[in-house]
Amino acid sequence: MYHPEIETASRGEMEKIQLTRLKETVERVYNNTPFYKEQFDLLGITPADIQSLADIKKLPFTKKVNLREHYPFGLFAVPMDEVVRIHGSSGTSGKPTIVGYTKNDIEMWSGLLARAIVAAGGRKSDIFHNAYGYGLFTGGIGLHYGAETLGAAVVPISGGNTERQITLLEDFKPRGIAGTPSYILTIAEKMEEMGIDPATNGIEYGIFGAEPWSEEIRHAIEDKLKIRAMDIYGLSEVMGPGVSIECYEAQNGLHIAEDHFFVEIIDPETLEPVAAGKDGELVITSLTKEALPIIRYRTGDITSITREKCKCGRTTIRMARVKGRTDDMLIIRGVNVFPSEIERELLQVEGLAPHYQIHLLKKGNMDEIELHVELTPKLYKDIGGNLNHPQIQMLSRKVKHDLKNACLVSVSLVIENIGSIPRSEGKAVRVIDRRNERKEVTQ
Ligand code: DLL
Repeated sequence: MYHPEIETASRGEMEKIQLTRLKETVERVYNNTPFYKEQFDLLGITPADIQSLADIKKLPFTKKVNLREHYPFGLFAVPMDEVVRIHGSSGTSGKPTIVGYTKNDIEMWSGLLARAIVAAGGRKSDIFHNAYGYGLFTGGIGLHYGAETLGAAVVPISGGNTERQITLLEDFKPRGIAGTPSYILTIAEKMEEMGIDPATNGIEYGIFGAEPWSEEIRHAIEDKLKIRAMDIYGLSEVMGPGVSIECYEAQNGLHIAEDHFFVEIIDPETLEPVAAGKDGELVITSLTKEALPIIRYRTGDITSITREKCKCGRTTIRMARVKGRTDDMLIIRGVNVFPSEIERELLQVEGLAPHYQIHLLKKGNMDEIELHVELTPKLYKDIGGNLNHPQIQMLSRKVKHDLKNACLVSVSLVIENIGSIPRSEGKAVRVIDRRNERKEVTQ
């Protein structure tokens, strides 16, 4: 472990650290961020009202829209003189959400990512291939600083230029790799196309996140590359990658860096806490950040937490793999379904490649799902390229049946030519909303 005294602290020790830091954070925002001072005044509270961790419930929530309304720097709690880095997240529409870091913030974040890389199986002596995008996005530079702080030799390749990535993987033989799960699959597929078996690359562990991914994608990556794949979670508003990570030993839930983040799980409708083990929206309060401390940030991410002990010996609470975002949930004819649930079913069907897109269409007044999938090259060869082959009819029936059974949705299936579903170089685009497309009028 990188910070063993923290990672194995008793509950009492951890809560003591959290309370001290929570009080400091509340003081900091009250005195330095006019937005929070206003919010506290509206609720009739002052920092003196926070005397226990349970008192966090008295504090206001923060949402993405608050960052947007104060674009770009309005929620910063320090003068620009103390800010040494700016990042942002692109979001789906409008201007990016901007976040800032002081020198101490960068040190804290880098230390946390060094901790995360070690938890995922990394060592100081590693060569670390970093295929997260470098830029405003927190993935590339975040992991870079973490690996460097650990003392590993980072290859700052960023996302894209897949053939060059493969040359470097072959020549440098890194022990660790990081990137979005969808991009790692793109690399593996390209290797296969080039006649290279991805399993011969010698990589031992991978750190994948920044987008929802299912156990089935994990299996696909682990099978193809013969590595162990760990899930890493984070978001720029709160820091970036490293809020939580799975350990190499158990790969079962992501250990939260509780000494820097206090987490709650709430019901997104009632805003009341939900019990351990139950799904709800993750809410995070930063405990140590200086430039952009954030109070009860509603992440929109759906997960659950467990306090059960992990076999790796860490005592920090763990969160389940993120199921999706509240705003990504599809409502099809009254049925709620997350794209990740569709993915889970799809990828269990033998003969389908781990590349898919969910198209949302409107037929009359009704929403419909059209699933665009690709066959594995093996199945394509077996059926001699004949998409009317009985095996394809069976596969199609199976997909429809499994999705109806597991997710209660009816879908139609479009089998695309191999390679025609766009391959991701960063975060994959899984859902294409075509419901507002204008119908072509044929005369
Ligand atoms: O994606 C930070 C990051 C970089 C995390 C590299 C992990 C690795 P944003 O661009 O601000 O930051 O996007 C944050 O991505 O609220 C989740 O919805 C989603 N997300 C991040 N990690 C995971 C994950 C980075 N492991 C948003 N599983 C978050 C599912 C994830 N979703």
